[in-house]
Amino acid sequence: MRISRRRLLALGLGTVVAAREPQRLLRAASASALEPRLNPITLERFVDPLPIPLIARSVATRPSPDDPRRQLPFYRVEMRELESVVHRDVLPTRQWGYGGTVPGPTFETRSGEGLLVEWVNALPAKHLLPVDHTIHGAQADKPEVRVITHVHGAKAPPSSDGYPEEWYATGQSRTLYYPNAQDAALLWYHDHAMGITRLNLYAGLIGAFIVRDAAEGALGLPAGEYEIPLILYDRFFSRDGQLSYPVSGDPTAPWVPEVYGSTTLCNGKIFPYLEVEPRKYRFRVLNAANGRHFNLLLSNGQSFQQIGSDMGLLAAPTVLKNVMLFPAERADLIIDFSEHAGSDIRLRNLTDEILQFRVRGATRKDTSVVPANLRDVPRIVESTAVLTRVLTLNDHGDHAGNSMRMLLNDMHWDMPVTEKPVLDTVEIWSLVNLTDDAHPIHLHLVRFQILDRRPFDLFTYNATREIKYTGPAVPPPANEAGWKDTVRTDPGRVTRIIICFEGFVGRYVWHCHLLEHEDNEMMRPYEIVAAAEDAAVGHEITLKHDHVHTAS
Ligand SMILES: [Cu+2]
Repeated sequence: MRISRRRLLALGLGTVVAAREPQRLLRAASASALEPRLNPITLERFVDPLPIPLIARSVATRPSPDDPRRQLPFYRVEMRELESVVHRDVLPTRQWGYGGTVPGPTFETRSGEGLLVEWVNALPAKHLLPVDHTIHGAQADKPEVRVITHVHGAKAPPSSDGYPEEWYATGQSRTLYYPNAQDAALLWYHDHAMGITRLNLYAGLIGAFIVRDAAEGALGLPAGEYEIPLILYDRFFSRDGQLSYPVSGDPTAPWVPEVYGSTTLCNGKIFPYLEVEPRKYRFRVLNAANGRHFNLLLSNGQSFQQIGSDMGLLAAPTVLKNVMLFPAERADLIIDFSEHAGSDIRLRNLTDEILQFRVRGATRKDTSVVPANLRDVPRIVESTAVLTRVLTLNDHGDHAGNSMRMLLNDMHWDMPVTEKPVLDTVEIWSLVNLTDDAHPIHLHLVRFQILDRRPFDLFTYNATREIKYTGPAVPPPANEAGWKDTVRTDPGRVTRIIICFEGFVGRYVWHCHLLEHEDNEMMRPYEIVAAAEDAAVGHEITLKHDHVHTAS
């Protein structure tokens, strides 16, 4: 009988590593050496125009689940296999898209105007990419292709949030309800099926979801054709243009701990160009990659303004020369091309080219403005928190130091729910990163603020489980000081966030947004409860987290 990684961990690593050695070596060799891949350096740059995803159109109206006398727009979106051209000189790529494109159509809605979407699984029954059946929730007794859509950043009831275990198979659909009772922001929708989220997103199941409101509309920001979503992600391609997802070398357990593709796409194209006028533009940038973070800058060294982050506008614009986005994070950027008519400016990830702006003639006068004050972002006062939870980020490696599984608070997905905040209370979550990686941590349903990041001594922690700080707590920079739903937690640091659990009672999830981590159990349920019976409330406590690790 084959020993699964999970079992291997339970047995203790040292004893069985020798037996695994050949597989480990294979893993190190990696599939990339075996399979000829497309090298993006060979591609001619800036030959394809930047695609702008179409706006999703409702097909009917349906009664509101909250108030049957109200009619809400009803959308029907099919997930289908499709072929699309990612570059002029690359053969069409088989992908999975919402509504026939990758990225899918952009939802446009207004705060408080609810909508319903029937998400239809019209995908093939066999997965496009290698499924690892040793991963929790993706066992071989389940359909290989399973989907459940989550709108990232949405304040949705638990039954419509896309709980990972509420997946459904090919030929089925679910209608989910988004009340959109929340501030203007760039949200995004993507698949969230247990154990295969990384594969479903890599296949193409992503799209933008924009919430607008009157306050934002009154500001006079660049709009219409001057407001453009930029959805960034990276992939590997085979030489014949097909998606290539890295595998471990062990065909029975192909999961790999991280994916950094060789090729960056913007709105579904490699090295696209965008003709722009010499004026201000608003770019709604989303990192939809599985694992890569982007450090974005402009090739001419020009600075830009960041006016918003994950959950909408900042209090005030902040001027930057580069902006870092981890997976699932968003940046709302104003780039002013008015001084650059006739020039070509590239958007880069450090030195890697992503997108070329061709600054050409103006068609009309730029009347847009970027006000000095965008909105009030009142700081949540620390003393209002009823609870501080100390939650660890853990990495379990094999003998050779390869990451085999990351966990939250050293707990597996199917262990009892331990985080039960009370509705309408404020908590501080103190995220203690014991790993070598930065992890973007996302909580469903809620928005939060970053309090600070503070270095601590890992050796002391491992010996005594005491957090001994080695430096001062650093508050977030201006572009991280607004409303967030995903926070970068740096290695060897405690990252504190403050959260008001508003909206709904029920079960949600929180997880790392590196999708390979998320799928391999760096995800936990949490439950918002109506009363204080299940949660310690009214006094500040520090939860113990030195419980025994019980691998299943
Ligand atoms: Cu992670």
